[in-house]
Amino acid sequence: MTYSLKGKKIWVAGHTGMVGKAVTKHLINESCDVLTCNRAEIDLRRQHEVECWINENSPDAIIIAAATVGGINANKSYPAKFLYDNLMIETNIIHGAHKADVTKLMMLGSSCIYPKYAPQPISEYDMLSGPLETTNRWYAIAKISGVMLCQAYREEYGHNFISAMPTNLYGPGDLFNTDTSHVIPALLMRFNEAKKTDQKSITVWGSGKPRREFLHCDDLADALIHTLKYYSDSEPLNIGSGLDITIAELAYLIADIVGFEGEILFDSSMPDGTPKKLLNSQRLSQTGWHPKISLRDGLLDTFLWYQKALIDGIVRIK
Ligand code: GFB
Repeated sequence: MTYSLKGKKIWVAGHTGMVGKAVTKHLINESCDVLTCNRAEIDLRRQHEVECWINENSPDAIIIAAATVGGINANKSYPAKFLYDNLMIETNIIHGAHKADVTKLMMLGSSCIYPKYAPQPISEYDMLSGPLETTNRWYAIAKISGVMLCQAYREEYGHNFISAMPTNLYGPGDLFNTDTSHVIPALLMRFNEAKKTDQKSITVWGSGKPRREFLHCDDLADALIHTLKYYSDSEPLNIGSGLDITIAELAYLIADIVGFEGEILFDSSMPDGTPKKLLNSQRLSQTGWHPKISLRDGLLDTFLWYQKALIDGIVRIK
């Protein structure tokens, strides 16, 4: 059954992050009332603050885009932060939504909830079928808990709480930091800097062999709104582009987009993480949604955004 967004109050929790920003922008076309709250207003890790905010604002539906996120190095370096923050954010919002009888809630997870050696492409039914990748198991456990919270509240109280599992994301508004961000913003920064300073070579982390599937945040936002309207099952729903490439291929593509002509080296002392992560998004495509943005177009869009953000002082080289 379709969940109509028309005239509804939709709270986008985490509207200042890359995903939340894109979802908020795409909701403009849905004749609904978008609710947001700033970090200064409430700390989503505090149950009382979250429940008071939900009571005062009475959202009909909630999209949980708020999360502590980062790339392979951030996940490895801050296990407590990734586990604690994400568990608290999800638990507080999901329990608050239950108490306030919110009519639909969508929790966003990540493809890292699936086992390190899951059969490819990875199906939703592979969750908890094998050991996790060690670099991001803290984040993965928090997100698995979020999926199960949605399932538990459905089962015990009959709530329409669902979860969506996006693949590796990128796009305008991403976190740009060479140490803690995901591979795409990290490489766009480093290749851009190498080109500007005329470096002869650049080093990419790991062997270059891992395969990753990437999805632009505008495609994701479109898919999430579609999912909120048309999906109501207890299983998580995978959201991917259907194409994966090696990190080495990604590095050469980024070099081409940025215009870096030097040598690309690989530092095998840095972790590779999961060897291959490609989602099976067949269940999503059966509902009628398909990605529109190619990786090259999406990378170019992100690079142009980054260059402007540097000029505007929104991001800094670090
Ligand atoms: O994007 P990334 O950090 O995410 O790394 P994961 C992807 C691959 O790119 C890894 C390689 O094999 C990295 O070793 N890589 C090469 C780099 N150069 C760089 C670089 O300069 N920076 C980064 N970050 N990587 C994340 C999880 O894992 O995936 C998160 O840690 C989340 O929890 C996300 O689930 C979707 O795919 O390895």
